[in-house]
Amino acid sequence: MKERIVMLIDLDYFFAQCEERRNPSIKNKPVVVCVYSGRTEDSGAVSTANYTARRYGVKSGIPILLAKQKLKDIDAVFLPVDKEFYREISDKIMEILRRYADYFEQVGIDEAYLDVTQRTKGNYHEAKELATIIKDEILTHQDLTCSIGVGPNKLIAKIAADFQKPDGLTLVKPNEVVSFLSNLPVRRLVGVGRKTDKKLKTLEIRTVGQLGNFDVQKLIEVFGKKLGTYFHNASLGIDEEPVQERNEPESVSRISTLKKNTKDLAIILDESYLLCDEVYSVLLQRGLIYRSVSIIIIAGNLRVHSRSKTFENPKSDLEVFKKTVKELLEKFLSESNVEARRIGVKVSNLSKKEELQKQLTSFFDFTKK
Ligand code: TTP
Ligand code: MG
Repeated sequence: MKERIVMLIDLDYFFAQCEERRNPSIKNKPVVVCVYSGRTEDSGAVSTANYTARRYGVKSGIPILLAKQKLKDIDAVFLPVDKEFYREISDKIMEILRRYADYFEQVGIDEAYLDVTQRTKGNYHEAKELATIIKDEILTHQDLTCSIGVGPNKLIAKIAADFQKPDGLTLVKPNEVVSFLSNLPVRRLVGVGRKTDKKLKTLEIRTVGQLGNFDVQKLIEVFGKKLGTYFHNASLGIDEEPVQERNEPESVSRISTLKKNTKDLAIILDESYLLCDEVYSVLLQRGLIYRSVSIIIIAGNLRVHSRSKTFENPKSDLEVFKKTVKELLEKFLSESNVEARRIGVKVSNLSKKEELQKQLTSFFDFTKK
């Protein structure tokens, strides 16, 4: 593959920054965005926090109660997540970013990869100018800051974006890759979680440089062929993953005709559950999770009725899918007098389950070629 220039743009403390934008008066205070579980007043976890709150040790994932302890006697702001609001802002920013890319790939609500090889003619000086223009445009038009990493591939761009935050811009040219990586802790590599980190420590591997110098055969013995090879290549900054638009389906659905027209919940449910199983197996195959569940009822007179439910956060299990279908059907049948002729189930608002899994799998597909 010829040399590329790839950028990763990651919006800074995204949910909390959206809240600051909505209400600038909280800007200088610690801002903590929370997912309240609703069990007791303060049960739940921190979704994210602004950098002022992070100075007190508040970060994504910790219990809200713990965050409150850390910010005891401090004038801090605790807010519930408002995903719809963040999604709206995210959509607008992604539209801006897309315009600056030869190839564009959104990877989460606040992150996107841009392949800018052609428009920068492979020149890092131009890439830096482009990154500055992008930062300015997001700030001017959407009032948000972001951090950008620029490098020869996605792996390096991602680590570079994390290197300096918030409002950072880090360029790593091809001849700087090895020295840039060498002193970083292995945790910085995508795919190295707490467990792997521990395992690597027992092998005396703490930095990416040490990982790169470690015998690849031994890595394979410990982690298996896939992961061992991936770690070895990653530690040398090798990554051939293309930046590519996600072509996830809008929705997955199945529909079937009942043996006879009926409004009997039990009969309709039996059939619906079979359809749920089929839809779910497609989701599993493609590694997708869903936020919306719908039922479709085609009446004897061929009129089409549908009902949906959308969750705030993506769901991955079959039980929730079936339970939602049941609730929707129960409600529909109790409220209407329709005899069903055909019945369908659908999931939509789909997203990828595991970013890493995909990266790893396609990486190994590539190495096999
Ligand atoms: P991140 O980009 O990981 O975090 P961030 O944008 O808050 O902070 P940073 O400046 O370090 O980029 O995640 C994007 C959003 O996703 C974040 O604003 C809130 C949400 N999120 C969670 O809800 N739970 C989590 O554990 C994480 C990591 C993020
Ligand atoms: Mg972010």
